[in-house]
Amino acid sequence: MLKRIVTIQDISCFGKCSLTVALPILSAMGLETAVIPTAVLSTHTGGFSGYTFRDLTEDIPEITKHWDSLKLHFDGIYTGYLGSKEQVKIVSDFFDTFKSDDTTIVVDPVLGDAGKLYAGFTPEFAQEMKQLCSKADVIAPNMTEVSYLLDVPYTENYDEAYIHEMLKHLTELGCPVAIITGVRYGDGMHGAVAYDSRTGTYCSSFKPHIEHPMHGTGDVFSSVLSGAIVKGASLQQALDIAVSFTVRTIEETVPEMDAYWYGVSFEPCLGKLAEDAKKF
Ligand code: PXL
Repeated sequence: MLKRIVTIQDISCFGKCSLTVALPILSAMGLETAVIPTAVLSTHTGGFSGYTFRDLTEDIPEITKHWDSLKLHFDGIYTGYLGSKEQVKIVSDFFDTFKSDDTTIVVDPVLGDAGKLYAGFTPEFAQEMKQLCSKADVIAPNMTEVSYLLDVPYTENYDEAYIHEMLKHLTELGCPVAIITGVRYGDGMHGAVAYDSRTGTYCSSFKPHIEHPMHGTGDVFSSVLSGAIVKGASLQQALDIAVSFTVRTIEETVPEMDAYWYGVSFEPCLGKLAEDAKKF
């Protein structure tokens, strides 16, 4: 039986992020992937102007009701970019309906990057996201999101002890496992660090830093991470495959950066991902 995951996030019709990244990645990894689009945007909000935004919040309870009547079961639920406080609450209700003993919930609390909230997000929205994190099994914020989730100042100067402390505080929000993405200790490496509060253990995965910021890499990372965890990978294996795939997509994009400023060329890397994911 294929594992079944549902991913809940927007569709940015052009720009390669959220659902247009999550769906192909999760399918390539061999998961049956259902989607709930939370909004339809003509493009993502990072670098484009004049984009359209159609909010689909009121469809979500209807979809939930229908799926509940079908008695659908999900091995995984993975949420990304959500468009409003109300939507976060509705997604939280979705968790209550579909979480069973063997369902793993991964929340990527998408709020911002490089110390700033994404366009349209407010600190109050970030507060609501805390509630959603409390219901997750795994959360995967970047350092900007850590600062909003924990009400600490954003910093790019930190050491391992600081990251470990933040990870502990993140699990105190109520989720057993926390992962911080985009971690750089100033040694030329870039990666992710995880803490499992049930065992009190940390693990991490790092690769040499590539000096080109690219849009959508967080969604690429979280999609692979979610797929691996739901397929039964250990936390270390999930970090390793998510970090190496993300780096591969960045390497693939670097030679054509000017053309692909809006999102990474993950497509040529899907074949190897499909092979690698077979081991879980
Ligand atoms: O990659 C996160 C993301 C998802 N969805 C939309 C976005 C962004 C980041 O900018 O704008 C619509």
